[in-house]
Amino acid sequence: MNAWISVVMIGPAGCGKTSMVASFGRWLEEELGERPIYVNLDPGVLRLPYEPDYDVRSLVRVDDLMREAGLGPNGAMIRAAEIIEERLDDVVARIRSIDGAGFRLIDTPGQMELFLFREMGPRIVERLSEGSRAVAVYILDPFLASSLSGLAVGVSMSIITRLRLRIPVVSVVNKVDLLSGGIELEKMLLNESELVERIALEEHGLAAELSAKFMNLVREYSKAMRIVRTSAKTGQGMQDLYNLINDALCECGDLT
Ligand SMILES: Nc1nc2c(ncn2[C@@H]2O[C@H](COP(=O)(O)OP(=O)(O)OP(=O)(O)O)[C@@H](O)[C@H]2O)c(=O)[nH]1
Ligand SMILES: [Mg+2]
Repeated sequence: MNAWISVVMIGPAGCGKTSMVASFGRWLEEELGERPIYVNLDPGVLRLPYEPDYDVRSLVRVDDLMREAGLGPNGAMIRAAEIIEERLDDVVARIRSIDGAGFRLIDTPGQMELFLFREMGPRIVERLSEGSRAVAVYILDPFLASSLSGLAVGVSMSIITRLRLRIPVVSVVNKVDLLSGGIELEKMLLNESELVERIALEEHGLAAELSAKFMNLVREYSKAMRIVRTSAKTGQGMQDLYNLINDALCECGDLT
C-alpha cells in the first residue's frame, strides 16, 4: 500500500489546470512543508511553471509531431494521445516508481476530451489509484459560472468527470481575481427555494425549466460537489481547496 494521494486537475482549455498544479503545489510546500510530486500528462504544453518529477513530453511532444509528421495541432494531439495509450504501462510504471508519500499533483492535457473521452484518462487514473487514493479537481471557467444556466453546464462536466474517472470530484471556480462580486454559488446550490427564484429571474421558458431540473439534480449530489473559489494567480482559496479534497477523500476528515 503506498500513501500517495493523486490530485488530478481537469477542466476546459485554458481554465488554469497547469497554473493550479503550480499554485496548489506551492501552497502545500509553504503552508504544510510538504513537497508534492508534480506530474505533467500534457504532451502539448510548451512551458511549465513547476518542475515536473514526471513529464510525458519525455515520451511524446505535440510540437515534434506537428513538425515531423506534418500534422495540425488537433491531429498531433490525437496522435500523441494514441502514443501515450500504447505506452501506458510504461507511463504509469514511471510515475509509480517515484519514491515518497503525500500529494501527487497531476496536470492533464489542454483539451480535456482527450483525457476524459478517450481511454487515456480513465486508465491512467485507475492504475494510479491502485493501493492509494485519488480525487479530481474540476476547474470551472469563472465567466461560465457567473450565470446559473452556465453554472449548470459547468457542473454537468464535473458530473461527467465523476462518471468517467470513477473517483471523487471536487469543483472550483478559478480566476476569481478577474471577477467582481459574483453569486454565492455554494449557498445557492444548497438552498432549493433561493435557487428556483434566482433561475426564474435569469432564465425564461425551456431554459428556465431545464436549468431548474438540472440544478436540482446537481443539488442532490452536491454534498460531494461543494464549489470553492480559487485564483491560481494570487493563491486565493488554496486552503479551501485543500479542505475540499480532504472532505472528498476521507469521511473522517483527515488526510494523514
Ligand atoms: N487572472 C488569472 N489568470 C489565470 C489564473 N489561472 C490561470 N490563469 C491564466 O490563464 C491562462 C491559462 O492558464 P493555464 O494554467 O495554462 O491553463 P490550462 O488549463 O493548463 O491551459 P491548457 O493546458 O492550455 O488548456 C494563463 O495565461 C494563466 O496565467 C487565475 O487564477 N487568474
Ligand atoms: Mg495546461
